[in-house]
Amino acid sequence: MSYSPLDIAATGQHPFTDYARWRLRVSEDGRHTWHYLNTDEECRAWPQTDLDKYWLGLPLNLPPLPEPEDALAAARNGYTFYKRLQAKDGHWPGEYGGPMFLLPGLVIGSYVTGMGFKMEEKLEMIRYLLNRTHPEDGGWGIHVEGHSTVFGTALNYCVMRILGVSADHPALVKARAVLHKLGGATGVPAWGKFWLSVLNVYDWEGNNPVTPELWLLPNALPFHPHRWWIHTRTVYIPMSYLFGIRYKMEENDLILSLRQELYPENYYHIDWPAQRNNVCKADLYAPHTRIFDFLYSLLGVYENCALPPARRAALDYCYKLIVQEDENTGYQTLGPVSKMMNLIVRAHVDGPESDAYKLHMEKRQDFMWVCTDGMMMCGTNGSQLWDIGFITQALVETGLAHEEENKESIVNALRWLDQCQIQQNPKYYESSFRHRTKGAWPFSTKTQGYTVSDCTGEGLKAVLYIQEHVESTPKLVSDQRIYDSVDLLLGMQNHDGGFASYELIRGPWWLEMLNPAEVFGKIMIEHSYPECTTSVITALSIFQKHYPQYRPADIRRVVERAVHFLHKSQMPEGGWFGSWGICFTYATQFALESLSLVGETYETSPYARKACNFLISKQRSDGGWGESYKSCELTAWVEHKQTQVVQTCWAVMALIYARYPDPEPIERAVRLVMSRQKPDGSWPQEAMEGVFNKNVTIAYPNFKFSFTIWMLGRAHRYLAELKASQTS
Ligand code: LAN
Repeated sequence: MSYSPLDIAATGQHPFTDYARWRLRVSEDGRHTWHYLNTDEECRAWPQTDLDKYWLGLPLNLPPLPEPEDALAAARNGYTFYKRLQAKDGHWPGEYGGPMFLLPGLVIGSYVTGMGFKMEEKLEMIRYLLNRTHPEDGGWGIHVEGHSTVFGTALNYCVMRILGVSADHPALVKARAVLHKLGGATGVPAWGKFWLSVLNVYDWEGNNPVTPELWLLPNALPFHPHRWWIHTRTVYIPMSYLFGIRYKMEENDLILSLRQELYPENYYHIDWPAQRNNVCKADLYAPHTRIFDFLYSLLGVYENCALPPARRAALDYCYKLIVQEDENTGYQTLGPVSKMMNLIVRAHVDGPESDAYKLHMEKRQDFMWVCTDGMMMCGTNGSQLWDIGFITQALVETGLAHEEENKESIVNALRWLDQCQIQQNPKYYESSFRHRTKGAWPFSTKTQGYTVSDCTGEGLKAVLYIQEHVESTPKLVSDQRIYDSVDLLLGMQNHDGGFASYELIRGPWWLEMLNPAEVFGKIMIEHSYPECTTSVITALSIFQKHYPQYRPADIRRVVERAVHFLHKSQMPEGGWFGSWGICFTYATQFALESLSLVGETYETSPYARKACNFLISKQRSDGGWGESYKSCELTAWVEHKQTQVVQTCWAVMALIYARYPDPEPIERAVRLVMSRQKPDGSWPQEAMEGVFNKNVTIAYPNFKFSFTIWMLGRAHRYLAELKASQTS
């Protein structure tokens, strides 16, 4: 059964909320918050825009555009539509859903700290979870497209109950059956054990130790937590604090009842220490290594004799790091998981009257997004910079940026990019082990404020494209600020020549053998990624064209080493493995863009040729490409059931970068992408586009505009060039 606002409107009933009353507010630096208007008067004063309607799934009722005669006209129609979704401040908001373990953090964290939700938010969260149950069995997975797991089902079950859904509701009866069939909540993976313990429906004794004292070890040790991947350590800090004090909510009727509902066996008879390494098979992605289990047993012994002064010092240190993180990020923190854990720590230590409590409460809103199916918790506070980076480059490269009717839109985009660049290092910089931020662009907003290598690369490219190529745009980002960003990028190359996500690789490779999360792969240290590497070196090369005098030798050296990294990381079949998008299609597009920089194309380079042949071998009879997220899990190409428009665009972009000589596959792909375009210029949403930690998909719904427009415009020009060269 699907619960859609349209059905509700059609039947005249409003068991959930009236979607005509939701509005997206875009404030400050691209901050997104959804608001529900209770009166008709408020609605008249703040009318719903196309932007609101689009993301809510309400009809825009647009007239059909002229049928496109060629690929460029299709791109133009695409942008005629997409321009309507540009916010007044110049960026393109969007939903950022996919993971199914984030709403539990929001709801459990709020519940245990006494932070409420508005009724309409509660209703829409319930509707979201009802819509996201697995179509076959009624459980929840780790992400929206995944199979049911204990992690997804146990946690979201608790969410539904906290939000007020009765245990007898048919959806919960079904979910409980799935959970019990999977063995019950005892086999929930580590992060699930943590949330359930905080809620007081799992005994802390059933958790492997999350020892805060690790933070007191000398920084020089190769396994010190400051060397871990930034998301892992930022989650670990509040997690170790809450573990260290065995934080748990006071018992109440709901908690007593959940203890019965979540387990097929008697809660009070469970052998908790025996559950520490009990992880349901359906959940397990990255099993512990033997050495790790051994270390855990040592830490377990330590837990029994931990010295109170050491524990106190460790907790104080973690608390200090938490405060610094909160203040560095405007109480948003790096991501949604640490956000809710920091919030609990601050509520516990600082109390409900404190500013920290209030600011944390308010900033929960930045992650809460109303989509067609209800209200979700997003993967970050948005993907603002990432989305604006691609569409602006697409507009410049296709020539659409030069068309008179798009001028205002592109100048607004530049204004947004200008305000988004981070111009200082964080307030707490060395003391909170941060990488420098001066000159960087973040993934979402300036307030969140974290350097990401490829976001800086794409942000820099977008600025250069607009400032250097679009006539009569103001030069908002000064040379000095551009140099800051180049300096930052030049300092982010790893020893292997590649670029990682937020920082340099800080820890040794073997730290991956100590991954505690069980459901995520490759999360202990940074790694070099072909995608990040490409964004950085393309940005540097484009910069060099416009500023040939600035550090040319450094740039040349960095690009050479990066190309070498790309050569080395090509898979034997010819593609590159993608870690942040699905999967080989995504990364191969980036890698071929890099190779094209140094003149490596189909005709001139065995790497590029092999990659093109690989992609061509995956083209389907309908002209498109379709790769499943399973490729990321299995590190091997897995076909998707349906052809995917966005992946088709990536594959064609890759072929164009490599100057693939045969026009036929490109023409067929263009036809496929055009055939999927709706008369109003938009494309329907298809499968998830993104992924992280190998095992979780995440949506980039704006890609279906940026990459289609980009590919169609470029293909139009490339095909014309090919024809011209064949006839001459
Ligand atoms: C993201 C989103 C963007 C992504 C790219 C810029 C695409 C990438 O090239 C570099 C890594 C980065 C910044 C990235 C890292 C991990 C994130 C933040 C996410 C996939 C979005 C959500 C995810 C985060 C870890 C989710 C919370 C879950 C935890 C395991 C802490």
